[in-house]
Amino acid sequence: MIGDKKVIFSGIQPSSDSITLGNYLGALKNWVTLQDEYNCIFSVVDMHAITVRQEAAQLRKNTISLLAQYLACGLDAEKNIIFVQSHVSEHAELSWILNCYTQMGELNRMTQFKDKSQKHPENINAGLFTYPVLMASDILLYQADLVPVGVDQKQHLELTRDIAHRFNSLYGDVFTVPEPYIPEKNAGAKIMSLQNPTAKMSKSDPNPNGCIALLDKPEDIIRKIKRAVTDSEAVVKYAEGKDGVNNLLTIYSAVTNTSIKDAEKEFEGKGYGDFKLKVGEAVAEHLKPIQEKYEDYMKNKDYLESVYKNGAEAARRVNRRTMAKVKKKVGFIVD
Ligand code: AQP
Repeated sequence: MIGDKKVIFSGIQPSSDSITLGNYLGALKNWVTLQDEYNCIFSVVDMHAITVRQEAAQLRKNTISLLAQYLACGLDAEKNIIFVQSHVSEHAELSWILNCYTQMGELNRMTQFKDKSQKHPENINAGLFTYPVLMASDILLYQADLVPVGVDQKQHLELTRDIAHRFNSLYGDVFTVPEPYIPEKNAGAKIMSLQNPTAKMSKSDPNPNGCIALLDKPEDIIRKIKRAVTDSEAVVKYAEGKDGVNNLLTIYSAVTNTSIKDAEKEFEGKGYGDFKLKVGEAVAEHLKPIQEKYEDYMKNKDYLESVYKNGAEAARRVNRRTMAKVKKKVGFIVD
């Protein structure tokens, strides 16, 4: 790690063959702006992904694909530590230890657990329940100062802070207590499903029309946005009760780098048909160069392998001291 730059940790699950526009606008796009100013550690968090049943061969493909998506979006493997979570076994080790410092009641309150249990009633496994402890381990293992998460992950970060405080109050200053990183302007906003704009856009949405994938073809992006649920008012403005329009305005402003106010002005007097077409085209245009770079990276599997191998080594180098300290504090014989 370089100098006294602050440390940032974040990750995305390879739970689909493409991340969504939500993952991109809420997370990845902002990470790219951080890589010069901070010591950034970005992981493809495959261990989180198996809290929901995955097909093994597909998970391997998705993991490589997500790594290529990270790079295509502009993450630089020279500037950041980029690795696959399951390659660095300390994540699982610390997670076990921190499980013993986390209360059932705390985990019971997590809304993501409630949501995902409802979505997968046939597989409410213990991993899904303790997912936030693994996330806490990911962050605390690297003494991260800041965690750039979308609004949807704030509750988990709060729990991470509580666990760190608890551990520190027992054993002294072992962990840096991380802060949420709040991006400027409306970056990091929560992107909602196009078909149900009160629910967040998710990779695992069973309705393909609700979600735009980073790797969707331009014609599919435009078609999905044309079909997005709006309202009957036919006025393009950001207002309470206009969830669908608000979502499209948020998307438009993020991909064109304009403010919501300017976007409202641009569409004054225009109908939803025109508005949606413009949003669709703007998204497709924004994603085009990313998709091209993605194809190039995917053709170079050797390079991708070198990125994740070097990344795992670098991650281990950084987490070694913390892991040894934790083991010593809890009473393990450190070899
Ligand atoms: N809709 C969203 N809007 C803004 N940010 C979002 N993020 C996810 N969805 C949105 C941000 O993406 C990062 C990584 O998410 P993840 O893949 O680790 O887990 P997730 O939040 O569970 O994402 P998905 O797409 O909903 O995945 P599935 O369907 O597999 O559960 C986080 O920083 C998150 O804030």
